[in-house]
Amino acid sequence: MTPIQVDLVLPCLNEAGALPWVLSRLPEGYRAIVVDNGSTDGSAEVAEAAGALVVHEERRGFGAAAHAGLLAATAPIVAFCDADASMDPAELPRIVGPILAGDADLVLGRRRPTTRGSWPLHARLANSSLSWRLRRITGVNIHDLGPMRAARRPALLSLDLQDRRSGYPLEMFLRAADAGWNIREVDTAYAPRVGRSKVTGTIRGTVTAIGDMSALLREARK
Ligand SMILES: Nc1nc2c(ncn2[C@@H]2O[C@H](COP(=O)(O)OP(=O)(O)O)[C@@H](O)[C@H]2O)c(=O)[nH]1
Ligand SMILES: [Mg+2]
Repeated sequence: MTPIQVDLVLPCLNEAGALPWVLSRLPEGYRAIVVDNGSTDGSAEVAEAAGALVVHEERRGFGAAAHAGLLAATAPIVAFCDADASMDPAELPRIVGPILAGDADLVLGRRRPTTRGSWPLHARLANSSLSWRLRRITGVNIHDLGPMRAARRPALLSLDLQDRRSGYPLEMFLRAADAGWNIREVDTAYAPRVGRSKVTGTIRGTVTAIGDMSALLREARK
């Protein structure tokens, strides 16, 4: 058996329809950590049946789930991905590659939509404007705050991330940039998700995400 080289954290809120495909796509040497946040659709059972390590996080929020996954991880490298089948874990070796090679400390998957329906227009526009601001603040040549990403586990832990909601991916990027990490982007395919969006596909999710991220950006500019 190949030793586990990468732990893949999959925050999960009612993704039973997507999990079987997502979990079937893990490369060899990768372990899935599904962090269930009180799903009511049997996601945890589906994940367990597919052989994933299931972690239960009581506190609601994307960041709470993502961070619980990071704390549960033991592999030298930790990757993150949505559990909604919008991104293919089979592409992870291209994200992890530059880290293994010592060419990057944090690699983000830049989402390239596979069809028109992959990415709602408002989310795409918000993301481009956010990326533009991030390039100005940090000098890092980023075009998408992509949710699929990877870094070394001890390094991620040292960032001491505090956000437990939608700002978590942004806080990770900002703290990494601040710490002088070498941050890179790699293109990844972005397909329409399976099931309903919890964040950018809903008005409430979008408003929460904008609020969480704006606070972090104000802090970063100080
Ligand atoms: N555990 C947990 N997972 C969440 C929460 N909100 C969203 N997710 C998961 O985080 C990932 C990203 O959410 P998603 O709905 O795909 O957001 P979008 O990509 O912006 O549409 C998915 O795997 C969701 O199931 C939450 O509050 N808790
Ligand atoms: Mg998604």
